[in-house]
Amino acid sequence: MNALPPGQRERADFPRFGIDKFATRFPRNTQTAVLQISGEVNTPLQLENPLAGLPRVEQVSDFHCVTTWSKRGLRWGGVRFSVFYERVLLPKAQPDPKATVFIMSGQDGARTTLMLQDLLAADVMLADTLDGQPLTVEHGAPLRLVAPSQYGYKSMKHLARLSIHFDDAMFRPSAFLFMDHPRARVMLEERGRFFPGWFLRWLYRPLIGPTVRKFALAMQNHYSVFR
Ligand SMILES: Nc1nc2c(c(=O)[nH]1)N[C@H]1C(S)=C(S)[C@@H](COP(=O)(O)O)O[C@H]1N2
Ligand SMILES: [Mo]
Repeated sequence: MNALPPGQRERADFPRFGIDKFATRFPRNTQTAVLQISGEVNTPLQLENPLAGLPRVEQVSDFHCVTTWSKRGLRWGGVRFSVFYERVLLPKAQPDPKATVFIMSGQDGARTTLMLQDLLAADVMLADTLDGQPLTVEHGAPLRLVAPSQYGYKSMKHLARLSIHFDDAMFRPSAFLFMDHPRARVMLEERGRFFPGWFLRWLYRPLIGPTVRKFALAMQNHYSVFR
């Protein structure tokens, strides 16, 4: 098996995870994917079932959270982002060719950015299944991005909007700006801005246990009340 990237450690399970405040925020709509495309485009779009009619693929890839846990061998199903881009986004929305910064938002209010060049990598997907089953709320229902070469925080769950811009001046990060590197390439250990990767390893690692517990408990509480 391939070695894990620098500073990462394998986990047996695949926990629901994220920045603390999103533990208690849940997607409203977990059934039908609705994706908005906005920003520097000719025609803003609101797409219901954005993957409908596009060629589907399955891909097995490892997932690397910036806090240093990794889950190997996840089998995602969906559509390659590059295919969605070529067949839907480009012809229908007609983005300005110079606008290459994509601000992504989730239904829970989470935000991050990706550069178009990273979104078009062959392993980036708009995923709606995991292990052959529709995505659960834990893992991003009804639609999420999967960008295996980036740290997990770029793999936006409950994906609701792609807003396309010339730069990241409009971007308001989910938490502190230092936590969101514009590229977040795992192999280069681009964990965040301003601080080196080795420092953020040390800062984040103690947070894994409490965060996993907080996200799991919030999930239990939410769905025992509303189900
Ligand atoms: N909408 C949304 N997307 C998100 C997050 C979040 O809290 N909300 N957390 C990010 C982080 S930090 C990680 S590691 C992964 C976790 O994915 P999982 O919950 O499916 O394990 O989702 C990322 N995408
Ligand atoms: Mo993460």
